[in-house]
Amino acid sequence: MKGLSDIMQTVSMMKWVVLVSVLTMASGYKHVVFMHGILAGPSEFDKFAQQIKIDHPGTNTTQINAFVDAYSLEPMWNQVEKIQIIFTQIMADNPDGIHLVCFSQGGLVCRGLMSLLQHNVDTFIGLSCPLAGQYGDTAYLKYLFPNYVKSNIYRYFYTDNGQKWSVANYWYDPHHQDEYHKFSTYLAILNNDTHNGQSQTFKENFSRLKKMVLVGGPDDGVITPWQSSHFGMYNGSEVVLPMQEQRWYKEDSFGLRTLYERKAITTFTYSGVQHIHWHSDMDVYKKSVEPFLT
Ligand SMILES: *[C@@H]1O[C@H](CO)[C@@H](O)[C@H](O)[C@H]1NC(C)=O
Ligand SMILES: *[C@@H]1O[C@H](CO)[C@@H](O)[C@H](O)[C@H]1NC(C)=O
Ligand SMILES: *[C@@H]1O[C@H](CO)[C@@H](O)[C@H](O)[C@H]1NC(C)=O
Ligand SMILES: CC(=O)N[C@H]1CO[C@H](CO)[C@@H](O)[C@@H]1O
Repeated sequence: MKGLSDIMQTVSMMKWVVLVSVLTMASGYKHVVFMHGILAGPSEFDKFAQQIKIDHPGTNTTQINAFVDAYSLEPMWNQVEKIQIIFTQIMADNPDGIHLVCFSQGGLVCRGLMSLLQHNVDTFIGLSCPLAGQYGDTAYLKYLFPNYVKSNIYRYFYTDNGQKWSVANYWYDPHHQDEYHKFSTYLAILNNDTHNGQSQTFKENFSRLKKMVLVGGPDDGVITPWQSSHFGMYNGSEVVLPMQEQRWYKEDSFGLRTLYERKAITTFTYSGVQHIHWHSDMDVYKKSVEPFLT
C-alpha cells in the first residue's frame, strides 16, 4: 500500500511539474537582457532582474557580464563587437523577440547593437543613457581625467589616442564640431553625422525596434545635458534642443523619426533621482520598466 501511495504521489508531482513547465512556457514573457553602465557590472541590475521574475513569473533574464568595471572604458565598438556574440545567441534562443534594459553608457552599447545587427529586440528601455552624447563636468570625468574640464578635454578626446576611451567615443562638444566630425568614431557614425557606407543598414536595423522607452530626469547629476536621455542635445549656445530639432532626427538618419512617427517612443521624466539610483529605484521600475516587459 505504501508503495502505491508513493507512486501516486510521484505521479501527482510529475503532473504538477508538467503543469508548471507548461505555464512557464506559456507565460509569454520575453527574455529580458540587462546591460550595465560605466565602471560597473552585471550586479547593477540584480534588483530589477529579481523583481521581474516575481512580477512576471517565467521570465528568463540575462545580465550581460562583459566589459565590467575598468574594462567598460574600452572603445565602444570593441564592446559592441564582443557583446554581439552573447547577444546573438540570446536572440537565436528567443526567436519571438527579447527586451533590452540598458543603463547609462550601456544604452549606447545597446544603440550600437541595434544598429549593427538584424536584431529581434521588441522593447528597448534606456535608463538615463547619454543617447545623444555627453558634455559635462562630472565626478567621473574629474576622476579619470583630472587635468581637463569639459571645455578643453576635446583637445584630448578628439584625437586618435583619445578615442581609445569609451567616454570620448560619445563626447559631444557643441563648440568643436569640426573636431567631433573628424575624430568621433562612434556617436558621429551612429548619428550619420559623419558619412559612412553603413548608414542605411544601421537605420534599417535600428528601425526594427518595436518600442523605445526613454527615462531620465533633471536631478541625474551625471548625464549632461540630462535630456540626452531623451535624445536632446546642446546647440552651439549650450541651449538644449529636443530631438525633433536635431538634424539626424529631421533627416531620419538612423530611424529615430521612423520610430517616433510610428508612435513607438515613450518618454518619462523623474525629478529627485540621482544617476546611480535609476537601476534600483522601485518607483521607476513600477512605472517605466515592469509594464513594458510583457
Ligand atoms: C534562459 O536563457 C538562456 C540564454 O539564452 C538559456 O541558455 C536558458 O536555457 C534559458 N532558460 C530557460 C528556462 O528558458
Ligand atoms: C540655440 O538655440 C537657441 C534657441 O532656439 C537660439 O536662440 C540660438 O541662437 C541657438 N544657437 C546657435 C548657435 O544656433
Ligand atoms: C548619411 O549621410 C549621407 C551624406 O553624408 C547621405 O548621403 C546618406 O543618405 C545618409 N544616410 C541616411 C540613412 O540618412
Ligand atoms: C533590415 C536589416 O535587418 N538590415 C541589416 C541588419 O544587419 C545585418 C547584419 O547583421 C544585415 O545583413 C541586414 O541586412
